[in-house]
Amino acid sequence: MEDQKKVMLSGIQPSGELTLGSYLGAIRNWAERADQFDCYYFMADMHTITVRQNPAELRRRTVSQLAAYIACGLDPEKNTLFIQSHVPAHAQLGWVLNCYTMYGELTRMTQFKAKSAQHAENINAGLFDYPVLMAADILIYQPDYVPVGDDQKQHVELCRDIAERFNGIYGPVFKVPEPYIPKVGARIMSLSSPEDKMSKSDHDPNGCVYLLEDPAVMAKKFKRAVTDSETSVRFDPVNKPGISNLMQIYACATGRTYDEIEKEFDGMGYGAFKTAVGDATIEMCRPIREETERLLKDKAYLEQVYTAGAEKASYIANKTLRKVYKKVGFVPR
Ligand code: ATP
Ligand code: LTN
Repeated sequence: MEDQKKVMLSGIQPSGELTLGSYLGAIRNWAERADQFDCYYFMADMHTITVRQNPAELRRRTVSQLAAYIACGLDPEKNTLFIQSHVPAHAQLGWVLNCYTMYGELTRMTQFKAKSAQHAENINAGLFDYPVLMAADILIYQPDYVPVGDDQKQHVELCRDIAERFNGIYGPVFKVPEPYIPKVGARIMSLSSPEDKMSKSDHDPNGCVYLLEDPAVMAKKFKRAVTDSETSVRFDPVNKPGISNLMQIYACATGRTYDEIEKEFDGMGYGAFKTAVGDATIEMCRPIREETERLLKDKAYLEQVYTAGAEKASYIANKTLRKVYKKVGFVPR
């Protein structure tokens, strides 16, 4: 029965084009689990303004991200797909949770440290407070699981701490969710500097593969991928980060194990391996790109999806918000 299904929730900031990392670390996992769970996926537009955005671009990317979600296999009939800023309860709960989150906890967040170094001229309060809004995004839907890549684990753990602290004072208001991190694909590294995570805000365009990118450009990036001075295709992330990263991508794209991949490319050079990884990735992304392009031609449909999504999400979110307001002592309206 619908009511007994476990709940899954996640979001991605439309702060740039979706990357192969966000697909393999997060979205693919969402789509694979869509039938087993009651799912909520959103475009985290409110999070993106912690860094300066071009408003027209942000609007375009938010809708394009929705089209990509659907193209990746998230059926809007089975999943609640919405835009974060359309559900004001996230920000409302965020304020309350601010008062149950410690300054010291937020200073320990590695993403805050990295982003404040990256944007030294604009270390705004929102950037610092980002994980609290993320905790509100999550807790307001009472999910069991939050499917994210490895880099977001610390934020989900903070969210659990905030939920436990709140529950400790007021009784069991929030479900305490688990991060849901894939075994392979949780941390895709940059193709040009394989010791760094592949990221859409990477300054080196060759390091990051975009999900909807032109296949010729994608192929070129894989051909240029940084490897090492050996010749054997072998999984060893410490000594061979570039090759191990390519193996991870190939494993995700083909479903093969590392052992199988080592055997397949035994005695062949890196050139053939890089081409094979590029080809497999291009084939994995092709249907997603084509479907996204098709969906983007139907703006009315996309608008209908995000409107219905916001309505359903608001209903659930407001229920939790009312409970929280009551617990902390606000007078009901
Ligand atoms: P930014 O560069 O703006 O920080 P990003 O490229 O790191 O963005 P996000 O939008 O922060 O990507 O991430 C979206 C989702 O994809 C999150 O769940 C995140 O954990 C996951 N993810 C992002 N990059 C990777 C990666 N390289 N490998 C695996 N998962 C990733
Ligand atoms: N912080 C995440 C995006 C995000 C999110 C969330 C993920 C915002 N709210 C709630 C899971 C659940 C990121 O940068 N990838």
